[in-house]
Amino acid sequence: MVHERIRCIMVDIITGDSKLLSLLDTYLSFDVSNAIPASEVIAKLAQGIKKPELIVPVLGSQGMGKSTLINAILGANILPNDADETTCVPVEIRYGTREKAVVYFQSGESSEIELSCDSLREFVDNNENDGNEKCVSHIALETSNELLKNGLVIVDLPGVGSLTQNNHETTMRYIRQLCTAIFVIPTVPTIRRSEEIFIRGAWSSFSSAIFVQNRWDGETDEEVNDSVEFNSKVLRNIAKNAHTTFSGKICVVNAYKAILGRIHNNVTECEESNLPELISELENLGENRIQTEKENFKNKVAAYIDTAQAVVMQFINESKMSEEQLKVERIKIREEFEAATKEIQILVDDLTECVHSEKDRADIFAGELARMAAENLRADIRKLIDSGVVDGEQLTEAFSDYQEKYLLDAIEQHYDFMSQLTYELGKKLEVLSEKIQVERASSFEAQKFENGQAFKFEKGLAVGMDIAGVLGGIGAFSAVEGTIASFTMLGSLAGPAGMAAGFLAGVGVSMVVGLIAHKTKHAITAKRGSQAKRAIEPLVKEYEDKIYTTISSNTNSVFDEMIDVLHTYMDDRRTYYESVMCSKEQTADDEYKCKYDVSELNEHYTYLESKKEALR
Ligand SMILES: Nc1nc2c(ncn2[C@@H]2O[C@H](COP(=O)(O)OP(=O)(O)OP(=O)(O)O)[C@@H](O)[C@H]2O)c(=O)[nH]1
Ligand SMILES: [Mg+2]
Repeated sequence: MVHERIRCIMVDIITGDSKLLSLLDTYLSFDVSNAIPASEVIAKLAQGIKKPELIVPVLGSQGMGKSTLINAILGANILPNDADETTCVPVEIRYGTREKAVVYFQSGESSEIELSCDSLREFVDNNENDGNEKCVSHIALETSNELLKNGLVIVDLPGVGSLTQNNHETTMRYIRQLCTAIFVIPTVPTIRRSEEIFIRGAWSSFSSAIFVQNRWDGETDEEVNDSVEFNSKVLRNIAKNAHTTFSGKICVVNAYKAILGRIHNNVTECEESNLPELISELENLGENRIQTEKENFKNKVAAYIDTAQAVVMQFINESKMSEEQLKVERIKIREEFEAATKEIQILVDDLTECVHSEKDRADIFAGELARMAAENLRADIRKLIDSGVVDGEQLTEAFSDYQEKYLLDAIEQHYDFMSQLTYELGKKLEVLSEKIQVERASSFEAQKFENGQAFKFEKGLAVGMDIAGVLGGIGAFSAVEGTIASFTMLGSLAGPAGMAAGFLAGVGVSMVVGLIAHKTKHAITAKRGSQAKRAIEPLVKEYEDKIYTTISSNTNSVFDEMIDVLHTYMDDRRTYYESVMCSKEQTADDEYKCKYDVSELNEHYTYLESKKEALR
């Protein structure tokens, strides 16, 4: 492929420039106390560009036709699909020259199985692996499909809001760190309220999304057009509320027709299914990803060069000073950094306190929401009992419906609450972020520190990865924006709140189904009105408790993670100050002295500058 070759030239030039890499390693080693050599990070990034992976999960309610759609995309009947709950573990499908399927277990063990629908069924199909009782972590398939050649990994997942809580949670965990997704939405009936809430939550954690309406054979053109119109309106509305953009496009695909077309090698049937449109969207996604990775590589190398040049410049300046002047200068830098740290500490303390109090407020609000939902449920059901409905199926069904209604109300209100809170915290965060940027621009020492944070992040330190996880989506697109990671970390603190809401929306949807399933099993069988009223009390209580614990435990963990990010940042600043600026001062003195070969320093500066120019 031509563009594949072009895309590697710039990367090859950089990774093959041993002088550049050694200059970066040398100069950066003076400053970034605990980072791995720049050359190693660059090599890792280069590898990522040559073999990039873009993980695209397929999301949607249970039975929406996700597995069928993926089979159509692959042009092969590989994934088990069935009318009742089927997919119960994530199945990743990537490119490979040898067809294979490997089952990975939560224990860390793995075993290769035959790549066929029948052998996959044993682990993938909920009927044979109920609620994933076989403890599979995921399944990795490799197949030689052209579409997957540029690193696209399509993932089949259990339905959102599936009957089995465990299957639902598997999906929510899986999508936490991804940046894009395919949402499969229904034609008839159109997007339901619970789906709307899920999409609203999940969408804000993705930087892009493709919407596919799976068209069933019996559906008429008119039905399809009407539902596309309605669904688009719903999506536009969600996008507006979730502060994201909707391209306005819904891709209508008839997966069944596409599969038949592919099996029969019938081009017309294939075209009519509209599958080619979806495939071309997926190809674009892969290409965009490579472009973004390339930009990121360029930005990262440029940031390394910037820091190295700043070090060279510092040496050049220092070489012009007397030892006495040098000492004064060092003290000044130290004092500046210390003073800025104090100022930032005040902002961070304020923010931390704010997060703590919001955490308390959110907890109280969760209690109120739960109480309100329970009260409404109780009132409605009592009204029904008073009107003469006392026991049996009718009461049980109404009980389930009311539970769903008020739970969805609670989730929606919680979502709005979190959105508002995200906005307010975001404003405070901006002040902090600006302060850090101003400091970085004006102080050499601060620049070294902030870049150090970024390089540390690249190193994939546990904490860096945790933060990436917290922010959601950062794992892919946002991590490669070329911004200094510490800004990204702090600057995106707004992320977790949005994520939490999204996560909760999913949890809520599953709770609805869980509660309904549970209640259907335990029909209310009291014979008299007063008995029936008493009989529902423990159920109403359980309902209230469940809403409260789910919302508050999820929200708490998000706030705790935010606080952690802030603490880690300040801890790093202090460590930097103590270990790099104070204790290493003596050795640095000696090292600086042997670096003062001005003509060599000038030559290095010019060389670095020429490389930066070449990157543009
Ligand atoms: N008639 C018709 N049936 C379809 C179509 N797409 C899917 N189905 C059927 O719908 C049922 C559910 O499809 P799946 O692909 O298993 O749905 P899913 O979203 O993967 O379901 P889970 O894995 O349980 O969440 C299966 O019985 C499919 O055969 C279609 O385009 N037309
Ligand atoms: Mg499925």
